Amino acid sequence: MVAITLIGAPSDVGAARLGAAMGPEALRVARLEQALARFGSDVLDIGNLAGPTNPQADAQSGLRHLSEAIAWNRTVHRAVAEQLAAERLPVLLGGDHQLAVGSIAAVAQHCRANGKRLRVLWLDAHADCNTPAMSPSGNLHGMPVAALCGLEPKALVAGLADEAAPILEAAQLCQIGLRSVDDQEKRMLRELGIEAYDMRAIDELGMREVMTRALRGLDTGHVHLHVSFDVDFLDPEIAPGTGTAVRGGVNYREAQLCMEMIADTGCLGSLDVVEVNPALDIRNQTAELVVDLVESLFGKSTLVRPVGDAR
Ligand code: B3U
Ligand code: MN
Ligand code: MN
Repeated sequence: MVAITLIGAPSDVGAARLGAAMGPEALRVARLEQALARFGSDVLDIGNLAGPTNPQADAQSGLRHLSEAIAWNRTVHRAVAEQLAAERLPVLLGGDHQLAVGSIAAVAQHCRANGKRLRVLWLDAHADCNTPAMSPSGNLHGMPVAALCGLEPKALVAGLADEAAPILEAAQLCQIGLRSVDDQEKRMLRELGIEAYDMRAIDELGMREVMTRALRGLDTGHVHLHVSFDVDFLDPEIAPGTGTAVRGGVNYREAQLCMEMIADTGCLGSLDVVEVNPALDIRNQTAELVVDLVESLFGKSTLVRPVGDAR
């Protein structure tokens, strides 16, 4: 059993709409800590980090709220690094998805220092791979993958990593659930060579095969698996509480299987839960669903199955 730390990061400075800053509270109301207590040797909620509020400014040079996002990411980076150093599994409660820059920068450093191989699963309707020059909105939650892979906005990663090398190699990243990707982003994904499974792949192959492919190679050596879970991965019919919902997403059964197959690897080392927006939700159902899925991610199963049972 691992020790788990919940870290609230109430930021919506990178999002199109206000409200994701209330995500950590919505997840607490849905009793995330209590649900995880069954799977962690101890679960500690360190409360919310402090950071700037949303100034609701216009984009400047293709970016909205860059200085606020930098401040959030530095704070998140420090908090996640501290928990990893204490051998605890950090669960970042966002907040919007640009926070994954700080979180993954800390995880990547930790892996390098400890001789672990890092693999990142990006569960999302979007590729989040825009640069400021390409972005249709200037919103930073559409750019964390670009920043992590060494592209603009480079200011977002300044001071978080060795500036000569990108935080993430494209080969370490796998995206699942895509269904809203801007034209230039499509080209960028192809250029970077990011492994990506869109909803068509899930339709055609089924979630089981997609996850089998996405999780390939995790059984060899010391792998740290980081899951960056944008709740708009899920279909808006079951998860309406998010800022950029896109129809045709992952359904309940597919989402459960995805989480269970990740749990079976035994490699989960850190997690972001981002873009829960209770202002857009109905009776906190999105946060409640996320808690249900996170339980599966940490090993809740209906039956006791033999280890290695792939069914
Ligand atoms: N690709 C669009 C929309 C978007 C990306 N991520 C989210 N929305 N959540 C953009 O604005 O970059
Ligand atoms: Mn996202
Ligand atoms: Mn998204």
